[in-house]
Amino acid sequence: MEKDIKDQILKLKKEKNAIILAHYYQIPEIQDIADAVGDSYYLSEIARDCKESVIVFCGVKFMAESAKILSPEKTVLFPVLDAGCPMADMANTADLIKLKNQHPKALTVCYINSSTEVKALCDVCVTSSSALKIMKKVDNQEIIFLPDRNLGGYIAEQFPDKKFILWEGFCPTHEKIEKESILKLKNSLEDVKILVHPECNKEIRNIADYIGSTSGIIKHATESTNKNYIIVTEEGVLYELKKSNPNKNFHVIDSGMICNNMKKTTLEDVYGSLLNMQNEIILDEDTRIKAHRALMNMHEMAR
Ligand code: CIZ
Ligand code: SF4
Repeated sequence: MEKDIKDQILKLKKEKNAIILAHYYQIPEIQDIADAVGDSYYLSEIARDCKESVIVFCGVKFMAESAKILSPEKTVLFPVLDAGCPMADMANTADLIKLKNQHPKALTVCYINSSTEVKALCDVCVTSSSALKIMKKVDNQEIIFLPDRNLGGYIAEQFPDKKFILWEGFCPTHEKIEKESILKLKNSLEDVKILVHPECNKEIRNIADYIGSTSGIIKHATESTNKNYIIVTEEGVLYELKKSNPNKNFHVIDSGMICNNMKKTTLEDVYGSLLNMQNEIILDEDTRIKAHRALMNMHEMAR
């Protein structure tokens, strides 16, 4: 049955001239049928440059919207319309406008985990894999960063001479992790490294051997020689980690780290949206053009 639906999707993909993009946090079956799997920076580059006329985006809404912002001429299908990002939902345009008015000299930087409307009010967008490189090129002394106070706090620590005004958003999946459960797991293992996503809070970042994005964590684990790794990010990354490193052990804390929204997309959803060309991302053109500037600045500055 699973093979049947996979074959049907691959057939439809050819017929419709479509490309399937999937984030590392998606379920393995979705990663398996994707033409490209990666973090949101990598996927945004593919969405910008691909030749196909249809993009099926398996991830959460801000990622599919970013694809549409970058490639307005392409049809972007988003198989599960209510797969949102609770962190992105924590930022709103009315409060952002107020904050910008209070700090007129500040550069406004948004994490890609934000709505198109929020991006439209920002100067530059960053991802967890590109943030430090981009911030090195910024001259402004004052920075408004939103919505993630944890990624923002992590960046601020690397630029102590700048003043950061941080929004109070966070990722529920990364925020709830407790230091004690990581240390307990560490004590039960030998030759172990703790790899942490910057969406975790400072207490967790402080016990990390490495801090980075999903692609950074995968690269670091692949290049390291340790036997055991505690992975402190959404567990979808384990699929790629284990595939690329069959002789290493990857551990997550007992309670797990799952983003329910990232797990919503099934093969049936992808099939249905391609078959009927439904769940298309449509954006207001004025807002898209403004948001496009923030994403283009990201690509330009991350080079
Ligand atoms: O940038 C992304 O794709 C996200 C949301 C996480 C990561 O580190 O890859
Ligand atoms: Fe949003 Fe967190 Fe899920 Fe990423 S893991 S999509 S930041 S809720």
